[in-house]
Amino acid sequence: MAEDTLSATSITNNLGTRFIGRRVLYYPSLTSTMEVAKEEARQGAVEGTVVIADEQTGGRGRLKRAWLSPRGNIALSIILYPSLSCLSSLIMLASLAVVHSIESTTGLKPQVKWPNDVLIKGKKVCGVLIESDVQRTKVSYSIIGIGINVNLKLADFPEIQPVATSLSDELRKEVSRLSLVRHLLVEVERLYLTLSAGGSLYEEWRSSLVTLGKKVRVTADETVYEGVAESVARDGSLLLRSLDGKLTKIVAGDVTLRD
Ligand code: BT5
Repeated sequence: MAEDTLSATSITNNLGTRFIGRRVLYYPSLTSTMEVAKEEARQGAVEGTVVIADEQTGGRGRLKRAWLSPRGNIALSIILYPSLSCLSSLIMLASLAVVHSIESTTGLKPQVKWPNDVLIKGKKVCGVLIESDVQRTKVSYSIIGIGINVNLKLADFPEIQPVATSLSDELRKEVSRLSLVRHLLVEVERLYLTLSAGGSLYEEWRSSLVTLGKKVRVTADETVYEGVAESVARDGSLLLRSLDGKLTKIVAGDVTLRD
């Protein structure tokens, strides 16, 4: 796909945003966009700076897990300086921006699995990683890392094939990464402006969650909880109803859906 070549100018050209993606640092290959973004943020990079790579050789997920991001995928990090009150909503913002941009670019209907996965037909198409530096009550920076399986043949990656999918595998044709990235950045800005103006993403995020009402097993800090995912709190925590009726609030963890 000729138009699918990523570059800083092809991404920023006529993007129409005020600050997200006005500055783009593009790399053919990087260890992880999170590392470069973090260094940039520490040096005071302008808000909305995007670090994007065609390929990551050491992409990572939460808890130092590996994130596969070969060529054909989208791997990017966005630098933000949010207020403390917006911090817990960034995961909602990132997941919704991915859902909206995949919908508008491909017509597919993704769902969100608490806390940070975007799924298509139950399989993971995107992972979100948010890393923030908070000093006392001030956020020094937040970095939103987004990895989307775009043009990836899952048959070539048996280690994740049972749990993952890609847009090209779903559609049986390649998808323009450039178009998807541009939609994504516009959407990130729109939702970030909503949050910064005191708006909430909670209702829409909650209704996009595939997790709610399901029997789940949640692993959090080496503790395993079982029960029904009853709801999510406004700060994004999961509210789990155990068999004994107890309601537990879980801030972060891994969910397995049980039929
Ligand atoms: C995540 O972690 O899902 C967050 C992934 C964030 C990746 C982006 S890419 C840009 C930026 N730069 C980085 O280095 N990272 C961010 P977690 O919930 O911990 O899920 C990790 C698990 O997902 C792994 O243990 C695998 O089981 C699975 N996995 C790995 N690569 C995958 C892929 N490409 N597609 C679907 N699942 C994958």
